[in-house]
Amino acid sequence: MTTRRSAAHWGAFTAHERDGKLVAVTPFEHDPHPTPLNSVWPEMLTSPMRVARPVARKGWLAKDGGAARGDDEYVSLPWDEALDMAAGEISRVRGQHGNSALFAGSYGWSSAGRVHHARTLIRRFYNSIGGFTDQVTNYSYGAAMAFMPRVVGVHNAVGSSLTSFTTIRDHCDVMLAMGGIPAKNWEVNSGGFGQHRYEPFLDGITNSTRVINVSPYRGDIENRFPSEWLPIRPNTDTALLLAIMQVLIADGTHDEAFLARYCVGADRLVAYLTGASDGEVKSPDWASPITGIPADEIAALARSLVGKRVLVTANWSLQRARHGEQPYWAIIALASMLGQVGLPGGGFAFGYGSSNGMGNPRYDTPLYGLPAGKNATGFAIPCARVTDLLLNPGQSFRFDGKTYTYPEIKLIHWAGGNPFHHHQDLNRLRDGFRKPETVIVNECYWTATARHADIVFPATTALERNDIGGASRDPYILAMQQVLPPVGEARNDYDIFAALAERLGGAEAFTEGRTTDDWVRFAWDQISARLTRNGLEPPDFEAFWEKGYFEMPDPKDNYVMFAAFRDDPEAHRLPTPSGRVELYSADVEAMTGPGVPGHPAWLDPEEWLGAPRAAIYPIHLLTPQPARRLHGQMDWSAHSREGKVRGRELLKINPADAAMRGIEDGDNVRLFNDRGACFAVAKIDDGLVRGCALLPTGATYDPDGTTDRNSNPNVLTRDIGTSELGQGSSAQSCLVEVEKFTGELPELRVNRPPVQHETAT
Ligand SMILES: Nc1nc2c(c(=O)[nH]1)N[C@H]1C(S)=C(S)[C@@H](COP(=O)(O)OP(=O)(O)OC[C@H]3O[C@@H](n4cnc5c(=O)[nH]c(N)nc54)[C@H](O)[C@@H]3O)O[C@H]1N2
Ligand SMILES: Nc1nc2c(c(=O)[nH]1)N[C@H]1C(S)=C(S)[C@@H](COP(=O)(O)OP(=O)(O)OC[C@H]3O[C@@H](n4cnc5c(=O)[nH]c(N)nc54)[C@H](O)[C@@H]3O)O[C@H]1N2
Ligand SMILES: [Mo]
Repeated sequence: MTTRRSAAHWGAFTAHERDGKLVAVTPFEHDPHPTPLNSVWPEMLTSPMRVARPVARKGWLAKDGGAARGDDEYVSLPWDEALDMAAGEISRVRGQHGNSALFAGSYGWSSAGRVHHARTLIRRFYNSIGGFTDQVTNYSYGAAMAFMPRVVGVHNAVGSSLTSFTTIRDHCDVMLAMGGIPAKNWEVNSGGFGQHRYEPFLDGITNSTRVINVSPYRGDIENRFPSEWLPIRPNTDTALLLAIMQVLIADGTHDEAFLARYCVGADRLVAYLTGASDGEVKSPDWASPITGIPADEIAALARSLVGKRVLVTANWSLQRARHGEQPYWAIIALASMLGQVGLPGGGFAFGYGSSNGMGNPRYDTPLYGLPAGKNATGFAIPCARVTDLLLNPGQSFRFDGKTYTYPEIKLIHWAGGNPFHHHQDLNRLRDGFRKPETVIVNECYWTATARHADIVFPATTALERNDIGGASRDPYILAMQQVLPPVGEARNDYDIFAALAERLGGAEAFTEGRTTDDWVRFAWDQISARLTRNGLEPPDFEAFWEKGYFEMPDPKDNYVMFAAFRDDPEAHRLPTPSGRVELYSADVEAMTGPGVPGHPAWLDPEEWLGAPRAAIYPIHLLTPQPARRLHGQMDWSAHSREGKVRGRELLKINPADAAMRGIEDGDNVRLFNDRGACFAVAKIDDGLVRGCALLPTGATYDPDGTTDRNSNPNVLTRDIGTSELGQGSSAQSCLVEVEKFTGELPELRVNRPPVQHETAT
């Protein structure tokens, strides 16, 4: 038995190999709470769902114009022929239509390990041959990325450096957690990491702090941790927060001195809260029918915050909704009205519920990935506007205060992402994917995206190559040691792109003369230099590789966001136009879209329980992250399948909503709206608010017309930007109807690879 160390986005592990087979995976010895997600590897490394060889789509070889994409058979090709074909297409499109007709933003999580990060490598490759149409921002918090810098000057208040756990434990009286702090999301962190820290985080906080889970779903904080549940209708948090502020203003218990010294625009917000600006008082009576929370509970909650150390938080899903900026802005405003910003364990923060390590001390663990290089086209779309780009060439769109025009895309190339997992309104995306002349995908598995490609290159997984993994909020830099030779004919993305670059004149720029193992050593040199600059004594590469990890010293920090600003707002002005927290922002007013005011406001989320559309589609469907996998990855594994019934995901639904529809626990159900339909199995759960149901993402899209034979909620979600400012994903604004399904569930086709022929004839 030989052991090697490796890591996934869900944690580090040791792989045990015998006679060329991966026989077991055991957790990293320093992980206090390892995840069962790593159990997938022995099964999935050599699964029949791996893409084994380079292939081309039959219809594409016969020049069908793309109509059968997603519904076709494949022909195996020798590597050189497949590379020649792909390079030929890239070269032809580049020559005929220019580099911006090449779309290769390739949004997606790829694998852990920074040297072989597929999404970086594909962008580096296209930059080496003259550029391409790229994607910017992310699906996780796209609305916040554009919006936070305008009102608090930085966007890392949503991603990286949050007020540390220790200061919450030691100082916070009340944590108002919008969307809770779900345990499942702490299973993962991009890049790989050594320690799952959910247990100590919640244990520590809930023992000393009143934690309120404000959410449509009670399970957003597990009931083994003492907390209160305040059920709320989805997408209505802004109304609740406004009403809390209105009570503070009416009672005169808001912190006027804080607002005057640290904020601008409080007067405009106050005029809105009191109704002076629009004739409507944002009182608890006003918010109650919107949120579904009794008015006296809202008033009591507001009064219970006064004089306390309060931390108002939200997870990322709140802003993945139409007008997703508003709940975040309202949280910033409430924390300011309570005078809490910059105090230990107080203020606001976003993302404690959203991935592992949030609230950890600031390790600032150095990592190194290859530079992506510079894009000569200079053009990128906000990532969630992908279908608009494909369907609407020549159309203009607004983003982050500017106007742009979509180019016409002739070739798509994806590596390390799964748009047929991640995008909203998949049937519309399918129309978009059928337009270009050629679609190329590098994949390890036969995902729905690979099945929509004309050329598929089989890519190695992290276990088939050497790499270095880690995450800045985790103390471990991880050696990722190749466990097995590449499975089938798989090649590293790096080698695929190097071969394409060779054919297209970008080889030198892409490789800089290095092999992947040269890059791994180079990466360690860069990491090691940074460690040395920080006063540490890193081992040489051999010693690091032999030991398998480097552990950062504990910084013992008690980081508090905006503490320096609170200390001295003149010396530490925020990088906003006013230098302060903007409760009114002329930029946001001008950039968000027509009719949107420049302060936090209740804006109709369009698809929610108070919408006219709810008369036809009365269930608000939430589509959170799945507990038993990362997104669509490893959906075929036993661990993922064990969470399903009859091969379908569970739809959590409130008992009254189920009873009205004659649905019993364990029944097959069909979810539908005017965009599509899919299947699930009902799981009756009294921890959901009335009118709200929950279906996790990640089941592999298996289209039959606009119906998904499987349980992918993205056939139902709406494909519209959060607003013109951030153009993020608004997946959480979605209305559906649910019915008991008495017919026979359709057979799933995506659980076996597509038909592959040896030759085209
Ligand atoms: N309805 C709804 N939709 C959502 C969300 C939601 O809340 N609701 N959340 C959104 C969010 S926040 C996100 S981040 C996205 C996630 O969307 P994605 O990041 O696109 O999802 P993944 O399934 O992680 O896709 C990564 C793909 O890369 C492949 N891969 C892994 N390693 C390699 C490699 O080394 N080389 C190559 N070539 N391929 C590799 C994997 O097999 C997998 O298919 O989903 C979004 N979609
Ligand atoms: N196991 C696992 N963990 C993951 C991932 C995964 O795929 N699997 N994906 C990772 C990624 S890429 C990301 S971006 C993060 C995402 O992290 P988040 O965005 O924080 O997580 P979600 O699971 O989408 O949503 C969490 C909860 O928010 C609640 N919620 C939804 N809408 C509303 C609302 O309008 N108001 C309120 N108050 N609550 C609401 C829902 O009840 C839901 O259960 O998770 C990461 N963690
Ligand atoms: Mo995400």
